[in-house]
Amino acid sequence: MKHITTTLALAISLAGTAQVKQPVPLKYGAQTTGKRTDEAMQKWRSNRFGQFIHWGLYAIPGGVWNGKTYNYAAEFLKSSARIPTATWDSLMYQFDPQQFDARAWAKMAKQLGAKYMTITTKHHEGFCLWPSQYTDFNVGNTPFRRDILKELVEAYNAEGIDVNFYYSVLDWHHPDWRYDIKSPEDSIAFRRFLGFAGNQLKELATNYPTVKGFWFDGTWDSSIKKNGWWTLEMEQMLKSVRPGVVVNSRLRADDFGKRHFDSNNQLMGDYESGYERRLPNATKDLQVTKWDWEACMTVPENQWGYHKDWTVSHVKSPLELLEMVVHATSMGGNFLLNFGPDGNGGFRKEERHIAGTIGKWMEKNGHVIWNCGYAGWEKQDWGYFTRQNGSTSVNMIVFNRPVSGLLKVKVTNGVKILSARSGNAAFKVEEIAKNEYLIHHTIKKMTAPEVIVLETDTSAQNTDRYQDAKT
Ligand code: FHN
Repeated sequence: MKHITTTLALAISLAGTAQVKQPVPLKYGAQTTGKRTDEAMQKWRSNRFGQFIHWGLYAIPGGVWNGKTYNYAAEFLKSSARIPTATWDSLMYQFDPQQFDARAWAKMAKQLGAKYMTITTKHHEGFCLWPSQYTDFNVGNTPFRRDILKELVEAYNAEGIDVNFYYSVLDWHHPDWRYDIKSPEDSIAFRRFLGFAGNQLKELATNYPTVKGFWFDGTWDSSIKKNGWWTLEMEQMLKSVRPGVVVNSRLRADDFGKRHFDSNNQLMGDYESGYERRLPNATKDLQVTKWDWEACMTVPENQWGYHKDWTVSHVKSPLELLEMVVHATSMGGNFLLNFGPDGNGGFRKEERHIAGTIGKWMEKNGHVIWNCGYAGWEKQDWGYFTRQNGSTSVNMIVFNRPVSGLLKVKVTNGVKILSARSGNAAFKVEEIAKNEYLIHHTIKKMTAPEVIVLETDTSAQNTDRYQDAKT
């Protein structure tokens, strides 16, 4: 990671000689370039697979209001059913999730193979899962009273799982929230709002000292884009209260309201978090592995919070989701899979099934996900490559076995494949062209994605055995 001033100085010194685009001077843009290399960031990166949890008052109606089902995302019910704020807010007096058991949630996450969990401390509705001293609209004033955040942090940490805090800046409850700043009054109110949000963020960072990251959302409105200074100030404040903490790109806006990437196209925050309900395109979006990133994913098409009716859209199967976990790792990114507990604190059967099925595979094969990333080899149609940090062996994760059973592998110059194994089974490795091999996959039937580990020699000399085509 370099300080941005070095890059600016270099660009300025080159500006006279070549057609180098002059960087735009920015006060609130990216503060550094390149990936963070410190221990906390390496841990964040090595976690690879996380559990996202959306939980708030919206879990009580679960997408249904006055007998009518609203198919739009359940956490948006207040807006899709046009429910007045006072009516919505009174849901807090029904918030009493007797089935909530933080230790059971943490055990399920552990079973899933998640190494981190990101919880909605406050979603757009403004309700806080911790007893914040800056608003009464919090769990402490519900019949339940307990500090949900504290219980979750303790339980997940006890299972060895890192906890990150999702925080929506957009707040439908707070009277000073503004979508845009159109008058001096808006400006004054919004300043008060930013003070409130800043206080809450400091409260979270201070009161829950093991928090590993802050995951911002609800930052796309003009009001925030016009206050890029605040986004930088928050990033700096969190990092000074809690050194090492990892902050997503969604928080940030620069001097010109540019988000995620600043006006000089530099990533703001520690990792790009714009990949929502999709994986990035390896070449177009990522320029392979230039920056850290995370994709977040729903199980149905677009439900984050608990919705009673999942029949209206495709519900992804454990295998589809597992393929995304592997694909994300193969492109050097993290994958955050969402769960939406119900109003009583329980998980629906589909989510439990996903945790069990993916977890079973992860128990055996998690070593090709955790602490792994982009292997540097060209992707093939049968599946994905991953490589453990610093290792000379490469993992093949086979999802689509060709009818021939022959799996093509193209290596980079100077690399030779020595062996291919899956557990105790060894497969024939056939060199077929310059930097090209076939792995003879002889297992007749595949019932789950299969892992084949390739041992390589990275100091191999190229021979002149193969001739390039002259065309
Ligand atoms: O509107 C939210 C949505 O409810 C959910 O929290 C997702 C998670 O990435 N973020 C927002 C949309 O970008």
